[in-house]
Amino acid sequence: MSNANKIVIIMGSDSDWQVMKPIAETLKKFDVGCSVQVASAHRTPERLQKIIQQAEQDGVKIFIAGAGGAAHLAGVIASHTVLPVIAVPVNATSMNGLDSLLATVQMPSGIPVATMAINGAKNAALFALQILSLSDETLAQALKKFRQHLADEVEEKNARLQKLLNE
Ligand code: RP5
Repeated sequence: MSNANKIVIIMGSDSDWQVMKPIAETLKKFDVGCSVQVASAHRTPERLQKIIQQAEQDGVKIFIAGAGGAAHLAGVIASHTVLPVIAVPVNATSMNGLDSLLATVQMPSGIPVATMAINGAKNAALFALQILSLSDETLAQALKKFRQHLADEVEEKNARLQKLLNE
């Protein structure tokens, strides 16, 4: 199976897409595809279960879930599968994402969800790539190159600052 279909992004609503879009963009930079679905843990529980079952049959390796408010989406996905579930708590209400963060991160013992920061979509993608890289050396090398790029950026920022301070 190619990397094309190993990740499924599930969002509670299409209104989560603006926050979740960087996941698809980041995966694309590493030549990893994904499918994206809207399904709600509360409003469409049967549809959610069907998506999970189908994904497992299709050989998907990782779920990434994003939802706001009483965000039980990632936890419910995790209750239906032993595949890794990565969660992005979405800032969607007057509680600025704290509601979704707590609803997502406070999973009961035995059913883990890897919870990212509020709106932390890019890290969700990178963490998924790190999981896939366990069995993909090319991907592992690409991630190392990306880390080097981050380090280079910090060096450049520091060099710019030093130059400014010495002017
Ligand atoms: C959550 O409620 C969704 O994940 C979204 O973050 C929020 C608002 O949903 P809509 O009212 O825009 O469908 O379930």
